[in-house]
Amino acid sequence: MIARYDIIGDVHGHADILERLLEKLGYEKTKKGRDAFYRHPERTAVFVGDIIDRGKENFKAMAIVKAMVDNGSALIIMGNHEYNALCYHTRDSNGYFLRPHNQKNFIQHKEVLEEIQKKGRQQWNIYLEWFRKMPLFLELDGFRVVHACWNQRCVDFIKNNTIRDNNGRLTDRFLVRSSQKGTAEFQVIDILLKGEEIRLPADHPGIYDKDGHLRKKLRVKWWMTPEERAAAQTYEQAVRVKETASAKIKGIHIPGDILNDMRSPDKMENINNIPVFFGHYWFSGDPQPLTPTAACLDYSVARGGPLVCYRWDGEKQLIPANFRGLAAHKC
Ligand SMILES: [Mn+2]
Repeated sequence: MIARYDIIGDVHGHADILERLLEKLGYEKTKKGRDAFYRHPERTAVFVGDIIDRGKENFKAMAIVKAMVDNGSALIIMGNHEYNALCYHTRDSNGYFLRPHNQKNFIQHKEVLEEIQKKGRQQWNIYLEWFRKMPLFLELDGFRVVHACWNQRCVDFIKNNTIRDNNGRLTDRFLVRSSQKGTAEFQVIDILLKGEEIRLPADHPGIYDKDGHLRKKLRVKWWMTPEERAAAQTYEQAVRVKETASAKIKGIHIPGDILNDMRSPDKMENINNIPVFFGHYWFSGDPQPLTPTAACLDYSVARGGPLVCYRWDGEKQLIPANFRGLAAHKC
């Protein structure tokens, strides 16, 4: 019998919506000793990462998900926000934080930092240790999960290198190297947790993102079929930008060197026939598969969108009717 799973998108500190979604999906709070955790009699939840930041109930969201993972009713992979938190709170051998405490990074992590003040560092340190043990991707029987982008070369790097100690924690060496631009470790984290990006042409003024930061690199729709990837000539065809920015890339051709890199064999080979689920991309509108085997589950709960889940029962081609969502403001 095929195991059945509910893959759940970025939670971003919205514990209340998460609890209501779990209840809607038929998860029940079960008491075990002093712990209470959600479980489903027939299904396992899979979280695509980004449990924290932006929302106001980060500790509650972590408590709910960690209790499920610890008790075997859920699996989780690391999102870029868990990775960033690890680096924000870890120092290198010279005493510098791996993620600088600048204004941009502070603001991105502000809600969690405020909760740490209230709830205490001891509990936070337990969560940081938990983050450090999270897998960077999952390959289960019949589907794959990654926070942002499946890239086989990056997955193979992780499989072929010792990046964890005997307790399953990411090593200091991996964390330090992954925060240094130019290392293989940096690239692996950058692609798997933050996604494939391409530069705008040198003379383009750039595009402001949802947080008001000027971006010169844009997120590639990495789930394109090999045919679509080979045929893409313009930015509109190859990247995702918010709707209000689409006029700023209209008709602009991708320079040849970037096209060549975009069509390198390791990127052309990423699409195969095994379903892949991810979060990260701030979609809006009705949840639906992006291709017959790719689905994003991040529909912007942190911006008033629904928390989205895909109920997977073993199908090889994703089914639009299997998405479930819980809108922020409905009871
Ligand atoms: Mn996210």
